[in-house]
Amino acid sequence: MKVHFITIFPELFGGPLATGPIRIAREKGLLDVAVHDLRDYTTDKHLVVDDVPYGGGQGMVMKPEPLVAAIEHVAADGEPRRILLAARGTRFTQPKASELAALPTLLFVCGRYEGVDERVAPAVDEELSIGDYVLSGGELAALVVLDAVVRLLPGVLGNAASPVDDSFATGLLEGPQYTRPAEFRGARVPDVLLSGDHAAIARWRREQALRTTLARRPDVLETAPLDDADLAFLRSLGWSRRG
Ligand code: JDQ
Repeated sequence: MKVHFITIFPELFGGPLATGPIRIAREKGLLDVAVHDLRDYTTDKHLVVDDVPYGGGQGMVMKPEPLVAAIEHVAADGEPRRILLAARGTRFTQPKASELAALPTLLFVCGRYEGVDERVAPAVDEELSIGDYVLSGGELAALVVLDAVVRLLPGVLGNAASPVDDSFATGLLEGPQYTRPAEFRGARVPDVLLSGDHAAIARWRREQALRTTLARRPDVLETAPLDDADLAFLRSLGWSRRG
């Protein structure tokens, strides 16, 4: 997969792109990234990328000419899915991560200031938001999206850490996890995890995931794939669908 970023802060990408699974994916040749400095696409002496908003108001708006020039230049390489990060965008979710992970080329357009001129919108395919809070720009949101996508690329994670068991990939929140020691400040690891009974461990983990999801995100249970044993367990906790 080839991933492009357009930004006025290329230096912000150094650490995240050189760390963890993103770094591993790059080293394995599964991911190629290119960070493009928006100022390279300005044509004036002072490399101006922003201007005052028409109609007045506080702050600055990103000018359309450098952004659209950069998008058109980068899009000549591999017809990327062109994604503008925006607080008003559609919510980025795990199914969207799967959709993007299947594409050969992505382009993340990262705005700053109070956002981008509306005439940039026709030059992108979609606008994505990573959540209902206001960031200072699109860069961190784009890196969040890339992080979620790279985990899904075949060969990036070890086979033992298959993304199939991740929270949301199962449709449920994750239950509790434990490592050594078996007792920490008086809190014991549940006996079932030390039992060696793999069927009992799998069932216990599933029930803990159901319990956590019911307590924290009951809305998620309405659409999660649930079998008869799941439904019986949830009913024993007082849950019923659409209740
Ligand atoms: C930009 C800003 C005030 C925008 C400029 C570009 N999920 C999510 N939250 N915030 C963003 C995405 C986001 C994305 C791109 C951005 C915020 N800003 C700052 C400030 C109004 C609108």
